[in-house]
Amino acid sequence: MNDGDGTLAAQAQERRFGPLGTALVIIPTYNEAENIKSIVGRVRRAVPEAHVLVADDNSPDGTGKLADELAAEDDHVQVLHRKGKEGLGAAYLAGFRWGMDHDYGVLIEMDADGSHQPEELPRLLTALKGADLVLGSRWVPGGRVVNWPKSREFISRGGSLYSRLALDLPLRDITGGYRAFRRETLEGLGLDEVASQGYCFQVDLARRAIKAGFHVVEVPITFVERELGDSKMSRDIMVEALWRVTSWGLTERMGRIGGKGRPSKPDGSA
Ligand SMILES: Nc1nc2c(ncn2[C@@H]2O[C@H](COP(=O)(O)OP(=O)(O)OP(=O)(O)O)[C@@H](O)[C@H]2O)c(=O)[nH]1
Ligand SMILES: [Mg+2]
Repeated sequence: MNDGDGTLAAQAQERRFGPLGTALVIIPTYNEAENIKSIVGRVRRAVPEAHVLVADDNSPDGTGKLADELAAEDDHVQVLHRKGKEGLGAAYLAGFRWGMDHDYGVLIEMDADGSHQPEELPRLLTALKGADLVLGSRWVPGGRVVNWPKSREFISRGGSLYSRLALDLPLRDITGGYRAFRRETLEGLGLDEVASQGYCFQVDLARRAIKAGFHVVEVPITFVERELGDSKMSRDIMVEALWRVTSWGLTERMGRIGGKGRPSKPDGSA
């Protein structure tokens, strides 16, 4: 585990963290018919006490209907049907709201395509006992990626490095989407102002958590490239991430110069 900052780690040791409460694993889906059954089954076996929420954006391939079938057989599985494709960020925000309205104590982000292995969930939850937010991390010692071409690894490592430097964040894997939040953490992030969608949604939440003073811990994971279905990654998602991270970084730097070092709020305002 590594939060990149010994002082924060020491402060966290002195802090008392409350009990975790029931966990909700939120799985956003768009055209994941080939993966949905397997991933939900793996989550249920790995953490039987947790609940699952599939947040489907009216997938044309019928993922939502398959999820309904799983939900009909298992009272630990729920489905949030959304109107149409609005991006990963919007699906997670809707899932978080649903989970908080239903009193879950822990909200977990997990892709449907098997890249985030449900069998690693118990380790994330154990780390969350002493943290506000746990990031599954490919880029801390012990973390790794399986079946990724070098080009993809280069882009991902570069995206995290750029975000780390531009936003001055003590984190290694800032774009990853395998995460466990305490509900109190989400309540403190100002989710109503989050507009980012793709990779930068993850960067946005991480930076908000650090700026709000939450204790963020990275746990090494093995990320496995999807075997079935198509990636929704696009050039637009990368461009969005680049311009948003750059503009947050510039706003923070200007705020620091204008405000004589006063840290800016997570929404980038002074
Ligand atoms: N509800 C919803 N889910 C989405 C949307 N876009 C992507 N997802 C889901 O978000 C998760 C991550 O998407 P992926 O396509 O795997 O993106 P990625 O992991 O960055 O790309 P690959 O490594 O190529 O798979 C998957 O479970 C997708 O089905 C969307 O617009 N709405
Ligand atoms: Mg994926």
